[in-house]
Amino acid sequence: MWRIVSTRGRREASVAAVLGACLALACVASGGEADVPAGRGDLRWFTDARFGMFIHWGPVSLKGTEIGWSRGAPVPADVYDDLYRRFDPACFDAEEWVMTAKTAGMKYMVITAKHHDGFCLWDSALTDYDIMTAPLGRDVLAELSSACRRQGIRFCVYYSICDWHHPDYPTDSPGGRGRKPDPDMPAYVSYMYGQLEEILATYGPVGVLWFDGHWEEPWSPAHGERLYHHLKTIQPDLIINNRVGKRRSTGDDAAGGEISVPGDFDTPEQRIGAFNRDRPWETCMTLCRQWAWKPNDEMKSLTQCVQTLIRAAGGDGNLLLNVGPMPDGRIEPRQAQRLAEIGAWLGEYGRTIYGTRGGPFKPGPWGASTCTDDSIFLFVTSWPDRGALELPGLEKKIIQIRSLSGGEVVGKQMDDAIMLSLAGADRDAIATIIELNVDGRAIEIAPIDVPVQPSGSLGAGGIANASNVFRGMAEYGPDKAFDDDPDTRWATDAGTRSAWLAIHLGAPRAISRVVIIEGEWDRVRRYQVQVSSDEGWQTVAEGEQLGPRLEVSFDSVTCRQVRLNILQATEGPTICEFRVFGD
Ligand code: FHN
Repeated sequence: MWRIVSTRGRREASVAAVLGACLALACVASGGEADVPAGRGDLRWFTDARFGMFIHWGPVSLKGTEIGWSRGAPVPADVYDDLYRRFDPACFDAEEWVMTAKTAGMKYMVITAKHHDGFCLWDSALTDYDIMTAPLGRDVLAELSSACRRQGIRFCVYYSICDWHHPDYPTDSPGGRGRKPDPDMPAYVSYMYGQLEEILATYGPVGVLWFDGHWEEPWSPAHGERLYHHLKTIQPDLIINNRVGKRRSTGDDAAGGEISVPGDFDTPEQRIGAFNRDRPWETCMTLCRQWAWKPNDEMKSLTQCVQTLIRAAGGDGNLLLNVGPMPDGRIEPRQAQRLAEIGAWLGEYGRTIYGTRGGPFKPGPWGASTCTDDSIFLFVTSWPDRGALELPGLEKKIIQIRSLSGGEVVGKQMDDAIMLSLAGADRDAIATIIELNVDGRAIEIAPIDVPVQPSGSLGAGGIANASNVFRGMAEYGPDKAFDDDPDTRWATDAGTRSAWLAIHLGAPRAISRVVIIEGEWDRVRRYQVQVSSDEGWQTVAEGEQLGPRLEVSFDSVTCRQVRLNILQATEGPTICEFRVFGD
């Protein structure tokens, strides 16, 4: 249900009249042709897909340490290099991996065919350090590419330029800090070309060639330029990321400013890329903390996963979410379950993500938005503590507003603002999705920055203090809990089990309510809200778990300082916002 009050022409549109206008418009709404830059391969399927599966796998899963990086330390290189001799993942089932990706709503899959450790997951004619000489003795790329084709998702390949195992590649483990005794870079480049050619010839067409390991000195922008154009002659619609050169994010270039071939899309890692409609980009992120399999690794919540996808799509980018399969070849059941939960969300709201463009309202603490045709989809992840959500005005008229995630939205469009209200009980914990239909193509609306809406907290901008700060980093300082931005947070060192966070209000103030936003971190197990008094700290509220957002009221008390005293936490506590309100 919905109601719209338009004061643009000082008239109130009735439901019937608006509905009639909307139906009339619907039959003429033009298709939402996402303007995809021409000449960069077939990017349309990529930008429409929005969501893919990243897989980091190899014999190192037997150790549960990080692929590539653990070779040499903590796993001795000779031990690491011998792991393949006992790599026999009896449960490996390509069809099952692909089904898991599809169930998650993922439209493409990127597998580490060769990571920095040099081990090849396909039957390479150029080396015996490959899966065919392992007890498994099956061609993983062959089985995966076939399963992808059978089940209708794009097969893509990750290939590491640096190779700490190959004798001709100059650097060695640990982490590229070693040096090979007798390297031959031209010979290694020839080896690389041969392997990439056999991958494209044997398992192609490949959707994306996802290069990595590009940062080391032996690989130059000129190498990248030549390789990019060589591969495009073999498969013209192949999409190649920016790491074929020396880039990771827009604008990165080699040290010394040598211009690097940009590739077809940018690759921000473990963070959400900036809003950018001019150049495709894809955030790659781990579902857990490690790229490769790690027993009992910390796994992201459903809310964190979906909100990351929403923020990526809202920025006009993709999300490549990574799993590290187990040594027996299975994707860990709890990870598969998380992926299925994401898929269930996409099953309900996929049309707000797939085939959309980011914006027009740019992502921010409030949430994000996507658009297609005459629809704008708002994903509200943070409502004001009081009153309506205020967004900047739109250059097009809104002809319908409705919540896709439940409840009745009350919307008010003015020339310079849109006010949206929805009862608290109807707000969705992951994201409240509101569809605005406008009188025209939404993609034509210039992107809009959404300013942080002041919460009215008496602590905003005050003098903050804390008992501990993560590695002393300002990025995680106590002030981050008082900046009205739930995307920033105060954090503490790993292993911290108790801590306090305090704000100095300046002059004595009467307070009676606090809002504590812990988001998805869920680490606090016992807390007190305390105020300063002549007798020291006085507890005005206390409890156990905070939950994502806790609002606590208490009898009005006048004080100069307020603090959150965390008595018990499962891991280093971290608080996104600690807001303090008067009567
Ligand atoms: O070193 C690799 C790392 O292991 C992982 O493969 C990520 C995925 O993008 N890329 C490199 C780190 O930037």
